[in-house]
Amino acid sequence: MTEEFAITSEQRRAFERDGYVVTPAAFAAAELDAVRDAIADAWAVRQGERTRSEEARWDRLRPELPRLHRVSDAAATFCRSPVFAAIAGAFIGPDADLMWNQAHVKAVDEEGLTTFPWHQDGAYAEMEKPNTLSCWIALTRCDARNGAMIMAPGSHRSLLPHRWDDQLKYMTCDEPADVRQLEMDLGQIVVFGARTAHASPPNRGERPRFGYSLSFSLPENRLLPSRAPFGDQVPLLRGGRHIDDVMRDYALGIDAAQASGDAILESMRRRLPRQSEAIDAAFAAYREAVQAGDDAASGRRLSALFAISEDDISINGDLIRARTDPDAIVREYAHLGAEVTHEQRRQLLLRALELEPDHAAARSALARLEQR
Ligand SMILES: O=C(O)CCC(=O)C(=O)O
Repeated sequence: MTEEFAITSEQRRAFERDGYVVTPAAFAAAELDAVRDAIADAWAVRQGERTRSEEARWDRLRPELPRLHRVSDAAATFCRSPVFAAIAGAFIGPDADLMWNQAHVKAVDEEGLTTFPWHQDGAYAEMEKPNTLSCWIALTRCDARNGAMIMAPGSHRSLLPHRWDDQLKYMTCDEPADVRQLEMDLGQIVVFGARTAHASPPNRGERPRFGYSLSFSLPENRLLPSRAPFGDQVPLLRGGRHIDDVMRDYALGIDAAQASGDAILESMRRRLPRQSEAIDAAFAAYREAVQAGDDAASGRRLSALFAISEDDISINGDLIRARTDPDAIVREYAHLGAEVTHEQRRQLLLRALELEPDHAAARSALARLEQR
């Protein structure tokens, strides 16, 4: 791990000017191998899960594999890397959380379906506290041929209108006038803001292209307009200190970490009311490992504590909680295929109502569904 990784003032200026910056390679080969293996495993599991032809096609070609910190200690450890703490500290501030992590794999593709059309991540989810950013890490070398990211410098100053691209199954905006194709070596990171437009061409290379995207924000970030808590809210920095240090001091009963540690556990209990016992048990196991001075077990148990979350349902290849636009949910609901169960339909509408409790179309669709 590159302990000395730091953001320079020049990189900060580039980020402010262009809305993105590409860092030098930031990780040891073993870290990258471990996380790429975790993604390959998750991809294999996904391909075994869904056999319906339309979903299976996307799972094979361009799977999006979210929330890997819940299934892989290697991914969870990677998400808490000091590299991301340095990035979040420079661009967000002394307190920051991991909101979301998702692998983007592109299989070798003749048809052009592994294209990501132009979009801004902020068009999917508008946040109450706007200083969110994404770190996209190249887990294979990326260039124009195998689907490297293309960025639009300066596009981060406003949110562009988006529409649904039904062929690529993605929200998209018009291509900005000034765009730059990136070339990234293994372990380089492109750090970009929620409004920075980006895209990527299909993978015309010889082997799959692996990228891993991590989003960070201020703690307790919420969606607009509902103000529903968003994302996994895995702590990364508190008071400018890396979370592993804060939690270790908290587990050892050191006064300076008491307030931060209490607040983190309280926030988890509030957000995950059905998981209180699991949170207490996972923290007790973590404290035991810290007190025993077992660093390896402490790291794994901290990952396990922060992996606790409510279960989620996936429909049409995406988790219910990843959906953030009630109008889009209602449109999607109107076109669900026969394989989607009654309970999945109900959960989809409940998600729309969680986001916007008075959403008239979602309310009436739910009333009709419940009469069936
Ligand atoms: O992996 C890619 O090529 C695109 C990923 C992307 O659009 C994102 O991380 O927001």
